[in-house]
Amino acid sequence: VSADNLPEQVSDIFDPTRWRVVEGFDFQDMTYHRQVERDAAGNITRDLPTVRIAFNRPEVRNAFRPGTVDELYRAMDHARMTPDVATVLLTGNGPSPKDGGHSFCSGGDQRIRGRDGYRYAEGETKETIDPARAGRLHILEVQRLMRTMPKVVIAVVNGWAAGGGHSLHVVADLTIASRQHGKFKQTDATVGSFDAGYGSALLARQIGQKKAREIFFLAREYSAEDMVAMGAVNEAVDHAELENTALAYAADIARQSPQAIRMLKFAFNLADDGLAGQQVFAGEATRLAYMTDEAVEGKEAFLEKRDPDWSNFPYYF
Ligand code: S0N
Repeated sequence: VSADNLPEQVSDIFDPTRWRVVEGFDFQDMTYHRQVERDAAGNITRDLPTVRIAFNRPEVRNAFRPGTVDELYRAMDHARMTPDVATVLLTGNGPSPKDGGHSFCSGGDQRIRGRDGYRYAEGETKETIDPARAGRLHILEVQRLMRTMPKVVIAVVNGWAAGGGHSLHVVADLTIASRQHGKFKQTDATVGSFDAGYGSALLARQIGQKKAREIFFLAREYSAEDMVAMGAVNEAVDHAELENTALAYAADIARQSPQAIRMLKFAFNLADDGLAGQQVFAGEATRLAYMTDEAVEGKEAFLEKRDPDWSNFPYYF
């Protein structure tokens, strides 16, 4: 395979022969790749149904600043709207060129957090900052998108999952972690920047109240295997096997009915997400109802300015 045809190597476990860069994005802090099949010469023969979205700030343990979150949202939303994508792998690039440290994501970039609640980009001041954008904790919008998108999101934890990075793994549908480098630590309370939404409450639903409170209140470090034992991680695998395992999960998902996967995802979320969860599930039910003769009769009767005729549609099956 010619190196000319391949994307840049972005991580120690990234196999460039399996991916292409998704065109149309000029990202600084994220990378976005689509899984592909190639011939022996390295030419792409077809797209496969998985995308890889990765934090690309390994020198700060893949912490996110506002621009990172904007890019993450755009990539995630693009994946949501791409009809032949079944699975999103969310991961971190690296290791760090500075010290070789591995990271999935270490949450909000603490260097740019202002006391006024704004997040300052380099060189920005209170006078120049756009208050409409700077004060938003818009990582929460990413969490909601991951939660409500009709695709499976897999957190591929290749290193530190800390703070808001830990919360992203909690919100993901599945988590696979590196046995050697996957490390989990909920530092929110340590730095006074806490996720009192999904990051904590959903974790408690997943592993129970006592363990979730321990993780947040004590801010201790846990291994991938500790997390598997608690039920917060699906599988711990050898670091070198992490991408292979994630793609094997994605291949299994792609063998299932897309309709069934999205209805199941929305059903799993429904009770915990309250009326918002019901709305997402119900939207899909309404879309399915549109495909029935009964719904078509209602619409056609309106357009033909007559009463609908429900006589062919029973009240009881
Ligand atoms: C991840 C940890 C445990 C790794 O420890 P390790 O391996 O000893 O590495 P370090 O030497 O600590 O780090 C290497 C370099 O990376 C920098 N760095 C690491 N994490 C961050 C970070 N989050 N922000 C900025 N820089 C970071 C280090 O400073 C070091 O740099 P150098 O080499 O120059 O010294 C450990 O690093 C750790 O505990 N990190 C902090 C984790 C943390 O507390 N995160 C924030 C927690 N809260 C949230 O994420 C909530 C959401 C949030 O904050 C937010 C959301 C949206 C928008 C903004 C915000 C916001 O409030 O900012």
